[in-house]
Amino acid sequence: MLQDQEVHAAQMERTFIAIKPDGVQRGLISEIIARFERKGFKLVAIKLVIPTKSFAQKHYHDLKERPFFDGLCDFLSSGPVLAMVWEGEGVIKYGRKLIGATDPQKSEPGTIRGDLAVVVGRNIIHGSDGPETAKDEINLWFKPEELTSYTSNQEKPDSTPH
Ligand code: IDP
Ligand code: MG
Repeated sequence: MLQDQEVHAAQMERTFIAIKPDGVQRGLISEIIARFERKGFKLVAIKLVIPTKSFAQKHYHDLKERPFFDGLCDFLSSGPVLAMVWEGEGVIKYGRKLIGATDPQKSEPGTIRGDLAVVVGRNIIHGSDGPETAKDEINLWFKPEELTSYTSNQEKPDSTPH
């Protein structure tokens, strides 16, 4: 049987979410973070960075054969990106649901891209597409010591004297 701690570790699914330069510059940070918070996912890491072009190429290495690769990497490195790690049961798949389809013309209303974006080259947000990419992208963007691990105080008994 699994010990308590192992059970907890097994449930700690994490995904990499980034607000791209268009989302940051349009003032959509709070709107996007609110959707992940309200759903009940837990923020475990966050930072604002301007990636270099070679870093952007690493991030999007899977797409290097695509015709839009160069423009995409130029764009990602054109301004601040809000890099985040979110944690919670099913967060990888559900995070993609919150984000919506790659092409905002095909994203459902109610999703981030469906509500807030119009064209595929300016679709404001990135989210890992599976467990392997989530692990790789978290490791690419964050050092281990930048990732927090905590039990939220709602999950613990209130021990403050009152
Ligand atoms: P995803 O962001 O929904 O995972 P990917 O296929 O991984 O979509 O593509 C990464 C990013 O590349 C997209 O978010 C979008 O910004 C850009 N992109 C994808 N397809 C096209 C395209 O056909 N033209 C221009 N940009 C594209
Ligand atoms: Mg992708």
